[in-house]
Amino acid sequence: MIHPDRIAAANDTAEGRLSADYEALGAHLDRRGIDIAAIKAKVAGYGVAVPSWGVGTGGTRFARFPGPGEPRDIFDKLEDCGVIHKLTRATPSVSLHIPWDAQPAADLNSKAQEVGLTFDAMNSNTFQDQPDQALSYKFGSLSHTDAATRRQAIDHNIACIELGRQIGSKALTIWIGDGSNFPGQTNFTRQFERYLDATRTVYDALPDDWTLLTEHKIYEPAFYSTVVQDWGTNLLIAQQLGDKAKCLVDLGHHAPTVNIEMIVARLTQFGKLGGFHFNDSKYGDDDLDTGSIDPYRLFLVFNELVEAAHNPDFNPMHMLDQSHNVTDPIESLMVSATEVQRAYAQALLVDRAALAECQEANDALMATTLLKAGFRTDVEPILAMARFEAGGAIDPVAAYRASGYRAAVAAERPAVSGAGGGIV
Ligand SMILES: [Mn+2]
Repeated sequence: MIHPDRIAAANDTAEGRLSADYEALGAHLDRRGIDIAAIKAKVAGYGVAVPSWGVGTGGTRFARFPGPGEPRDIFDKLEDCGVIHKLTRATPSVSLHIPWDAQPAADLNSKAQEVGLTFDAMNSNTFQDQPDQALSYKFGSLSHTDAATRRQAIDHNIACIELGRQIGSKALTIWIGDGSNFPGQTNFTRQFERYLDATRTVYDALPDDWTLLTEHKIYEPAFYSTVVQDWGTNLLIAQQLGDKAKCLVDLGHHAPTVNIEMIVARLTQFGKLGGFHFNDSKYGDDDLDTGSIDPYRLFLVFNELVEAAHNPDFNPMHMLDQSHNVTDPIESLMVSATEVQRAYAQALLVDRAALAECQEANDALMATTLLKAGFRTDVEPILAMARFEAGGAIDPVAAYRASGYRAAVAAERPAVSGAGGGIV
């Protein structure tokens, strides 16, 4: 792990500049009637979960190019996640993927405590076959035509809940690869009925204070039809199952031109927005770093979240879900966590009373200008000051590179091929 002295040393050189920038931004925001300290407090209280599978190098259908010092197991992954949180102070929890991360609860809890993390939503995996598995998911899992295969997928999800209970998780996320590759291969209605029936059995096993998050995705690995392909189907599932069932929105799981922020607003309006998988995309489910392609879209999503924040029952879960093929995953996840915080801070700057007035008066130009005023503001001094005051690094990537962490773990961790880097 990275010693606090190293972070302090890295901060020493940047502290003077940060203070000056923060003061200047504070004066600027004050003229706009915004209290910078209040924004900073909200940013400091914000956290996004890191996916355990994100700290291994990802890959494509064509190849995977492993990096040095890749985590060998969940304990190495938690170590890396601990570094991300230590430097950014923005990622207090980790989302596990089962069975990739399946280990005794006591061991998971003690490692998490050691590195200063908690556990976020559990993710079940019925989109690939495991070595010890009796029945194959080649033709589906929760929607499979064979009842015994469906039951196997149900039992796996219930086992995820059971492990999650023991490590303090409060949610199960289900994403399935079920679908079809050819027109006529499946009956859409019967397949969805089987899915609903199986998922209801999982729902019934959920503790009262848990949330079942179902994640839609337009295509892949099934290329003709996918059972849970869009937010409409996802909403139907959440409505059919009950109050504990909500929809998870993965930003990369939509067609390129879809208005995701409006989906967020719709699901919010009807109490069915359960959480996010943040990432970015150019063409499909590219799993690129959050905010790297379209930061304005990320901002517009957060604009809807800030708009809804007055409701005390509104508390969607926030997770990153991306694949790092050409970067050091720790660096990408640190930058992405701060990009999520940035969008949040920018959305907090929007003058909502003035925006509502413009909307009522049909002043389209001024309404969109008010939004842009939030997006255009460089809030980096707020993010950096929040990190600095919480013991994190003013510049997380610079501090990480100076620490030599990657080289140190590369010496301890021999190269492995299948580290469980995934795309879901
Ligand atoms: Mn996802």
